[in-house]
This record gives sequence, structure tokens and C-alpha cells, in this order.
Amino acid sequence: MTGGWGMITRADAMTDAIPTRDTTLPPDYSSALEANALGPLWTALHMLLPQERVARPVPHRWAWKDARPLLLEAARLVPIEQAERRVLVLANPGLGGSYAITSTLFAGLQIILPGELAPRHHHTPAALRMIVEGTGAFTTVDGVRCDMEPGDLIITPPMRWHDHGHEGTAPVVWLDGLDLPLVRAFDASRASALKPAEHPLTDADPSLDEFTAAGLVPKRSRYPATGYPMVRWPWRTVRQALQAMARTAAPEATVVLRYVDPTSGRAPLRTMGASAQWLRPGERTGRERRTASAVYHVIEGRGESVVGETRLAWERGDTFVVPPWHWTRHVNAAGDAPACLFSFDDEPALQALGLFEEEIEP
Ligand code: GTQ
Ligand code: FE2
Repeated sequence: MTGGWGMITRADAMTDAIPTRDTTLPPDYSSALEANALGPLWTALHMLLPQERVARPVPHRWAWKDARPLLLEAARLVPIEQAERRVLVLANPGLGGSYAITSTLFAGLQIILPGELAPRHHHTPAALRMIVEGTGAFTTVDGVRCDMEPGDLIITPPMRWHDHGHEGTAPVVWLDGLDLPLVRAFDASRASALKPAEHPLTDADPSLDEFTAAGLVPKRSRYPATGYPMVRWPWRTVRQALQAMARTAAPEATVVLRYVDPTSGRAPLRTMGASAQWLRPGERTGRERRTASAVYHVIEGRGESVVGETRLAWERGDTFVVPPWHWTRHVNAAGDAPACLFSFDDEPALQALGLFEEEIEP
């Protein structure tokens, strides 16, 4: 292990209950403290400020082959009118039933059937969507229609109206990523009342006509100015860029692209970043760890990732989670095909708070 501090596991050090009573004190004194909403720090200090980082979320993989039939069954059992958003939440086994995949991030798999409409709403948490399966669905972000094709990334910034529709013939599934647990930690989560879905104002999104080539941005956009000029990154474009980079990259170099606002180069959302990684046939990456937590989704190929002490095998459609400060490496198990991993993370939030660190093994 490099660096001064490692990661202790939940079993080593994690306790949800902080001791609030010092049993060496007179019981009357302890009672008087409690009656006045006061408590001793000294019994809890080392739990609040541990010498090694403690992460409650654990590495985990959600297999597409298991989730897919359960999503299709949800579509049979739960009408969209009742669910509003028909989502199965990826609940981290280490977080005890909270609606969270890491302490800051939410992930869910959403299914929509042909002809269905998920009504319009907006909220303070930011959202992004990675399309997993199916065609013909779209989401509308502040009146801009974004078609959903497998592998596409679409963002819904805070307080932007959005709804989902489906004009195709087979179910469409996507992975939702939200900063919901982070926003809830600030007691800042709030949503509008629902409104019926409306016909989009535009029939395209800026990635189709205004942001089609790297290094070029429109002098004047025809889309509403929202502060988030790009809301959709088509997989076709991202895949081409990764493939071109992989062709010329040195064998030991990792091939990763960050999704950015093309007008600023900054992360697409204030709280969440996103990346796409290309793993060449047989590639085994070096180990890296970050204070950010990340959720990975397999767009293409099969392989495995070693996250801390846990080995996670994956194939197309699977989703897995990397908790903070866990040494991670990825391996493309196929000798003849590339593998592509999408990921989103809370790195921009940590950057803003001065908490971001990373280590990359040589
Ligand atoms: O599609 O608008 O998974 O608002 C969670 C909250 C999806 C959505 C989620 C949401 C949405
Ligand atoms: Fe939403």
C-alpha cells in the first residue's frame, strides 16, 4: 500500500451508533447533559475523526441478466401512472437500505414501455442517464428532445423540467445517476409538482447539429440558454473518439475520455462527472484510487474489476460500484474484442469542497 493512510473495512471499524454516554461519569450528570441536548465529544472523537478512512458502501455488482427480468416484471406489475418513474434502486448492501449506491450517489434502472409517458417534473438533485437497452424512447430536458440510444449519456441539470416518452416498439431501460444522497445531506432535496408531459420545443438536441465536432462550439446557439449547453453525448461519437485514441495510445497508457461541457471544459454537472474508458483486448489497467466514489456501467465487452479486496466479474449491461479510496483495476477478459466502461462519480463535488485526492500506481 502506498500513501500514509489505508482504508479500513466496515468490519474493522464501522459502527453506526456513536457512544453518547460516558459511563465513567455520574449518571445524574449524564442525564443532565441529555436533558439539555448536550453530549460529550470525548467518547466519540475517534469515531468521528478516525485515523484511517472508513467507507460504509461496499464494492458490488448488479448483473444485467438478473436485473432485466425483474425490470420487465415491474413493468407488468406497476402502471406508470402509479410509479411516475418506474425505477429499481441499486441499493448498496453496505448502506443498510438507504436509497443510495454510495454515500453521495443514487443509481437506479428505469424501464419505460412503448406508448408510456413519465410526467414532467423538476428537482434540486442533478441527474444523468446512461441508456442500457432499446430504442425509440426520448427524454425532454427543458423542451429539448433527446433521443435515447444504447450507450448515450443524457444529463438533467438541477431544476430543469424533464419527462420521458417512448415511440418505439420494445421496452427501453436506462441507468439513472443522481446526486440525491448528497443533496439530501444538505436537506436541499425538493421537487416540483408533476405536470403532464408536453410536446418538445425542439426535435433534436445540440449534440446533433451544434456540437458535432471536437474544438468547435456555436457562436450563437439556437437552443435555449440554460447554462448547460450540451445535454446529450451520443455513444456513436464517444465510441469513435475512444477507438481513435486507442489506436495511437502507448500500450501502457489508459484510454479514458471525460465528458465535459464543450464551452468550458468543465464537468457536465456541478456535482457529478462522467467518463468512458476503452479497454483493449487483454488489457489489465494499473491500480488507482480516489476519494471520489464511482458507479461503472458496462457498455460493451466483458471482463473483471478488482475493487479493494473484491473481484467483480462483469459483462454488457452490468453495473458496479467503486466506494471511495478503494484500489481499483480493470481487466478486459476477451482476447479479441475491446471492452467499454462508462462511469459517473462525485469528483466535482469533492473538488469544490477541497476533498479530492487520487493515487495512481506507476
Ligand atoms: O427520471 O426523473 O431514478 O426524478 C430518480 C428520480 C429518475 C427521473 C430517478 C427521478 C428520475
Ligand atoms: Fe427527475
